[in-house]
Amino acid sequence: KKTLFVNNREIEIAGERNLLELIRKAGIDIPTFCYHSELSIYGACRLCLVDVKGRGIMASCSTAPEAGMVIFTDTKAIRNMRKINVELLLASHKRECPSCQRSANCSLQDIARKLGVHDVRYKQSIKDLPVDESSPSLVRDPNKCVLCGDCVRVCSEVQSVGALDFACRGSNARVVPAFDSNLSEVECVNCGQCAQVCPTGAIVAKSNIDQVWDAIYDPDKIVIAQVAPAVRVGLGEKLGGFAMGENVARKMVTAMKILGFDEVYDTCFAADMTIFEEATEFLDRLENNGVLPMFTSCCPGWVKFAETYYPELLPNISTTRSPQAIFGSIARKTLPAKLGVKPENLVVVSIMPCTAKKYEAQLPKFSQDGRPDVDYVLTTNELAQMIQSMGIQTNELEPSAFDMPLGFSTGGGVIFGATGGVMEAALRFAVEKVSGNPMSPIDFKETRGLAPRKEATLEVAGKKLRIAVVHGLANARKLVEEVKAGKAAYDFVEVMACPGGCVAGGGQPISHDKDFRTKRAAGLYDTDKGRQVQKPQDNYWVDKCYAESFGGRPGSHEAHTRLHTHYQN
Ligand code: HC1
Ligand code: SF4
Repeated sequence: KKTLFVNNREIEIAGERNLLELIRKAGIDIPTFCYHSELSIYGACRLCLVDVKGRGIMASCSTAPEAGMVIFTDTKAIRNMRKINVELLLASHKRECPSCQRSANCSLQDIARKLGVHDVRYKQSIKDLPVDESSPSLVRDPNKCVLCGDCVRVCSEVQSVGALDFACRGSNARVVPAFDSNLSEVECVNCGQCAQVCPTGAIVAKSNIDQVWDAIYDPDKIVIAQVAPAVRVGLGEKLGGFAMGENVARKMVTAMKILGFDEVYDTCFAADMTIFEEATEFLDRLENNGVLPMFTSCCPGWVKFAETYYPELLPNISTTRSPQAIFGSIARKTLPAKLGVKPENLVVVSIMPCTAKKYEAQLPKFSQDGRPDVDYVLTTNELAQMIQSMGIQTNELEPSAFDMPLGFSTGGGVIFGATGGVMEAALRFAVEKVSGNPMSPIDFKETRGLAPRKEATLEVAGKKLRIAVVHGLANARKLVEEVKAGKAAYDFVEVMACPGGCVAGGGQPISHDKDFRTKRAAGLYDTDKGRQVQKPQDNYWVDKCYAESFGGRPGSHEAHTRLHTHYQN
């Protein structure tokens, strides 16, 4: 058994890749800005310093554990260096903490407090660089950047986009979009994974809270909301008083009514409807020699990625709109009459785990006569902020149900929020349609979990269906390259831009729990199991919605006009 010593305690080495991981395992939470177990090691922030006997002071993140090492995580010299590093960062940091979106959730604030940095011995020198608000999804404030490079690495390594990079050197070093342009002018797909790893407020989701409050306080407006699947298993973490991954939907509905939303509906209803369209489209492609593989289309980060890098693939992407967009379309068409409100006074708000949904909602193709189908998109974090601003103790509220009929969904619609969920829901629909028999069991375990690529070949009515699920755009790029080179062949592929799917979207609470994706997904799969109706095709209210408003069946002319889309390069 190999061991080393941390602060005079003997600790076993059990495959840890670096001293930092091993020291954390030993119960010492060494501060760092630039270390993320899922990203490459950068070693720039110089906070994770340790003293290795006989070797001197070094960064623990970039030092491999060796048997017999004698390590001290806290000496007088290290303590001084850490403090100096943090004070230097604070001296050049735009310190508007109380009004910063990341206040109380900021690593710089946190580390300064823990180290006891009470005064900054260096002169405040802020460059006052312009704040970039060009993106519909994100706001970038370089004056709060600590140059850890986490955003640069997540964007290039996990997403294979590379929209951000370092520019200049020394005291002029900055993180910028390519050619120092604005975020909206580069390849950024709005996924918000950069905001998730940013330790400070240098990249945050763009807030639409004020517009939503204005609509709520406007007596002429009826404000309705749709809530995405993944929100219900993330929101509780931010609000407190709930277990990680707990589905808080029913208390959330009560809280949203207190906030002033007139009706609260479920995006999962539209997810069921998406399956009607998308699975029908897939079966049509399969039977009539259509373009295959077909890729899912509900993730706007992935769609923009494909439009940017693989325009030749656009015919392969399902033309079915995302559940958010389908919901917007249904809302505009059916709710004014149902709620007795003038169309112009109906305000449609989405609550999404995702920053790219803000981008999707403002695309002209999802509007009619200049009015977007979805007026405003709030992230899970923004909803939590609204709830907290009113002092609502959500965990103490009585539960209530989503409003009907757009609040009814099957388990298939709920699992959309986890990687593989869209595929599983589509298979529940398609397999039954092709085989003509009720299916059992209805779970497709092959599509679940966090493997970078999940694949399976299914035998359905003598036909072989080859399916694949990827999440994280670097994994998507790899799959697409293999398909293009003829090295992999599939009929149907699900892509979600964020690793883990929407449960880990750019608008979800930031979590430092290493299993947060699994725990949130488990909340969705448990909900699915508990539902009486699990197959999207059994959603009676969706049938009714088709009959009343969308030409009676999936794939109808009316459905094509209002529930499908087109892509551009
Ligand atoms: Fe998602 Fe979807 S699952 S894209 O992750 O298809 O955002 O939750 O709402 O639209 O339903 C996000 C989640 C969401 C859509 C659905
Ligand atoms: Fe990169 Fe996504 Fe951030 Fe855009 S939103 S800069 S694509 S990580």
